Amino acid sequence: MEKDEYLDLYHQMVLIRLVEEAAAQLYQQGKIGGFLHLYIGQEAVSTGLISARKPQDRVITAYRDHGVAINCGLPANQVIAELLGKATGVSKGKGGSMHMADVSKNYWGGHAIVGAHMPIATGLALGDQYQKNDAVTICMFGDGASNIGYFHEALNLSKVWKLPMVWVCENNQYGMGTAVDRASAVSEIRQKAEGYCIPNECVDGMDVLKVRQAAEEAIAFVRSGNGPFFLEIETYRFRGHSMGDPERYRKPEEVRKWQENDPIGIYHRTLVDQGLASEAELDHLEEKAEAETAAAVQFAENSPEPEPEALFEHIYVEG
Ligand SMILES: Cc1ncc(C[n+]2csc(CCOP(=O)(O)OP(=O)(O)O)c2C)c(N)n1
Ligand SMILES: [Mg+2]
Repeated sequence: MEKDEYLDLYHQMVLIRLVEEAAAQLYQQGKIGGFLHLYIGQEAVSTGLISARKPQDRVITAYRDHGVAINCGLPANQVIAELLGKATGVSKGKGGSMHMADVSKNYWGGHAIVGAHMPIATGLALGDQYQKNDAVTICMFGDGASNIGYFHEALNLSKVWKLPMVWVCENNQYGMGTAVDRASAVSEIRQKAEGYCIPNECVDGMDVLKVRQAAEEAIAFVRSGNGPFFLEIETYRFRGHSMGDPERYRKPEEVRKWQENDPIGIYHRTLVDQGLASEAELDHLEEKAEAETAAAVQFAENSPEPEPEALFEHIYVEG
């Protein structure tokens, strides 16, 4: 990677962290309706993963989707405006936190129903295979989703049809308040891919460079016509499942232990220790991300609400 690319990964991770912290604040001020699932702690996963894709590769995820949107190149302005339900938002203020999508950036959302986007991902990949497009579909989902029927149907068909897709399980150790071991018969989720003969790998999700490397290899493998690949990425969410989670299901010591492994801190040290960036350069990127976040909040607050007529727009595709 060129130096610029190393720095860009750092900038993206810091920007996601700050946008999420701003979102938490806006939620507490009563400016965001519905649920809000933050990506804090998991930034290295989507940043490493999506940095390895080509523009024609599709990305689809569940509802913990703000960071993924930023990695796909959606401006922070539009992400925060969507959270506030403003007309300038990614989904024109009608999707909210869980339904951000921008097909022009090959970002296919943002889906609220656990596991339900997995057959959609399979369909995207089938379409690409049928049309002989040189595109790989990257489908992200949580550990909890691997207990859902859709997961098994989608994985099975992806292997039967040798579809060009990378399945990415973000194993953040919990599905809402349920620890993996309490809900899944196997605690290594990649074993479920094994059951469908899908090649797989487990990756340290707190290290953005390890995620990137694994993603590059997985995407190249799939692009060469070998059928699907499955990545299980070990990570942790530092905040509650959504806002207002009393977190009775895990001990503060456990959270602290993972927080000592903060993916941004780890990457910061790697960049400095390996002489890839100076402290001053990283300070500058942090300041840049802070200014972008503040400007995005202001942009969103000053943006208009959707007009009532917008209720009837963008529901169906014009025939
Ligand atoms: C089909 C369905 N069942 C239940 C829910 C409620 N629900 C929302 S998030 C969630 C947990 C999912 O956990 P996981 O897939 O690990 O994702 P994470 O929240 O950890 O990112 C559940 C059960 C839902 N949205 N959809
Ligand atoms: Mg989970």
